Amino acid sequence: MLRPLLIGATAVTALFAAGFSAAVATRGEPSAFDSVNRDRPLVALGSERQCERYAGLPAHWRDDPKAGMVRLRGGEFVMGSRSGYADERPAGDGRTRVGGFWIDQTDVTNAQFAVFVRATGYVSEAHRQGGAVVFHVPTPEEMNARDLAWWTWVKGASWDHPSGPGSNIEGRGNLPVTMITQNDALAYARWLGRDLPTEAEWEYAGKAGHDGADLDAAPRDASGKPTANYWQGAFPVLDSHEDGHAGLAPVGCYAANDFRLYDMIGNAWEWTKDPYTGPHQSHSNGDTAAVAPPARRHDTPMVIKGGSFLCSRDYCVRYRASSREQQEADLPASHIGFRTVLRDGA
Ligand SMILES: [Ca+2]
Repeated sequence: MLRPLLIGATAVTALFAAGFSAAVATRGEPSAFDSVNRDRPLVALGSERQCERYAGLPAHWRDDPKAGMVRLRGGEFVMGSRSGYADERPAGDGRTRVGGFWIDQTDVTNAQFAVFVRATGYVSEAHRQGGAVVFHVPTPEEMNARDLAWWTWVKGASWDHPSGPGSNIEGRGNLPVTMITQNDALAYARWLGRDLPTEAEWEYAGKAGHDGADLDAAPRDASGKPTANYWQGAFPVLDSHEDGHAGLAPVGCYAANDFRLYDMIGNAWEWTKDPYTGPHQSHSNGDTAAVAPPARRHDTPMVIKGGSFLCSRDYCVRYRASSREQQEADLPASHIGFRTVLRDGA
């Protein structure tokens, strides 16, 4: 299941390198990757060398209202998976139609969010709440002392102070912005006249014309090399960073999917605009909410997609386009970011 997908991604990269457009057809259907993209200055990432050099702002950003985005034609796909967790099983036959839309090629970066904050004076919810939930590799003593020892509510942590007041994002402009609530993400999106993807739009983009991977298929290429930033080793105490990164990676260190979208799997979870309700699933996790201040109101859980640098074979096997997790809308955490969409006719 995984191997044909990866061969497809390699083929598309080769086509782009040769100056052709991507025209991947699945089951005789034209690709949703619109031919309009061939004339656009797409973000060219996909390797360690390229992501490390990236400043975090796509070319023509703020001059071109669609800079750093690709357009996907609308279409029908099967949402969910029968080869993942129970919570991602399709509702009914799963056939789901989405309209055409533009979507960011990468997660929104610290550099992009910083421009938004400078332009608008926006104060993030983590700043207003006085902290955020931050991951760290726990010691054995911490593991013995409490559940979920890898999560801590860190006072003063925020998107621009990722480890608390003494830290900053200098030299981290190319990382996904994190410790962002759903409202923060929506505020950024609306500043650009955009929106957050629905879960269906996100998954349509994430599957990129394929069925999606099985539960036991980690994101690796034909030679076994990791193709996304996730967790190799024993979670949460040993991150072997076989994929080259412990913790968050810059955006675009790994090959794009067949729609030229980077990091749809792994690195940071991504907000959608959809509440985590309905027949598609029923499960609760609430890991990060467990360490938030007890007086805190518990807000509506929303769907997040794509998995993060913390997804591992032995803990949270959610490095698939169909996988999903819930997160309280107003809880900022260090493993969640977002990307934006612009719908046709919006
Ligand atoms: Ca990793």
